Amino acid sequence: LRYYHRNFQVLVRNLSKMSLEQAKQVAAYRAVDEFVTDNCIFGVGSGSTVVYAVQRLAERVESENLKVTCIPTSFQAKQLIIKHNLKLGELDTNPIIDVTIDGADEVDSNMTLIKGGGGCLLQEKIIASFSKKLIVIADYTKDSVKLGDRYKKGIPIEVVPMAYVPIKNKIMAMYGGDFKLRSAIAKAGPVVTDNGNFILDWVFTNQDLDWEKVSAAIKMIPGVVEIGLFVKMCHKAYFGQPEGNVVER
Ligand code: ABF
Repeated sequence: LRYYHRNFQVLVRNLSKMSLEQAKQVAAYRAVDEFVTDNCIFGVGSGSTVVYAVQRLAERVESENLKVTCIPTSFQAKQLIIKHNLKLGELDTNPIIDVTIDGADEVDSNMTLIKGGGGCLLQEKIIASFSKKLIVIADYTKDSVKLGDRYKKGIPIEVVPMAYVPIKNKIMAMYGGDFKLRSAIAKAGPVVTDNGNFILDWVFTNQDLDWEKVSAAIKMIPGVVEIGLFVKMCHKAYFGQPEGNVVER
C-alpha cells in the first residue's frame, strides 16, 4: 500500500509541475503574439518563463520572416538568443527598446513587482527602464494582492560585496525584517551576480510599506546597486492558469 501511495504522490507532483509549465508557456506565447512586431527592438527577460517566450519568438521570426533585434537582460538571456539564432543587439546601439517581456517572482494588485529571485535584477531593471513597455509573463502562483502573500523569499537587493553587512544592518534598522545573504547551496559561498555583486534577500515583515518610497530610500544607501522592487514599471501582466487559459492585468 505504501508503494502505491508513494507513486500516487509522485504522479500528483508531476501533474502539478506539468500544469505550472503549461501555465508559463501560455502566458509567454500570448505576450509574444500580442507585442512582438516586425522591426522591433525586443528586451529579453530572464528565468524559466522567458524560455517559452524566446521559443515562441524564434518560431514567429522563422515563419513570418520578422526582423527583431533582441537585447538580453542577463547571461542566460544572451545564451537563449544565441541558441535560437536570433539577432543579438546591445544597448549602445539600441538605447530605446520597444518592448521587454520578462518574468517576475510576484506581482501585487498595484502591479508592483518583486524580481531578482533568479539573480538578474540589475540588468533587468536597466533594460525595463529603457523600454517603452515592460510586459510580465508568469504562472498563476505569482499573482498576489500584497507583496509577500505568495513569494516568501523576500526582496532581492544587489549590493557591492564589501558592504553587505552594514547595508543589511541599516535596512533592518529602517524597516525591520530579516536578511539572507544568497548562496546557491547551503553552507556554500555567496552567489555572485552577472555584475560581480552579492544578493541580500530581505524578508520583510510589514506588507503595508509604501514600496515606491522604500525602493528610493534603499537605493540611496551607498553600496546598494539595485533593488528587486519594480514600482510603476509594468505595463501589463499575463498569468497563465492551470487550465491553460490566461488572465490579463
Ligand atoms: C526573472 O526570473 C526574475 O526577475 C525573476 O526572479 C524570475 C522569474 O523566474 P521564473 O520565470 O523562472 O519564475 O525574470
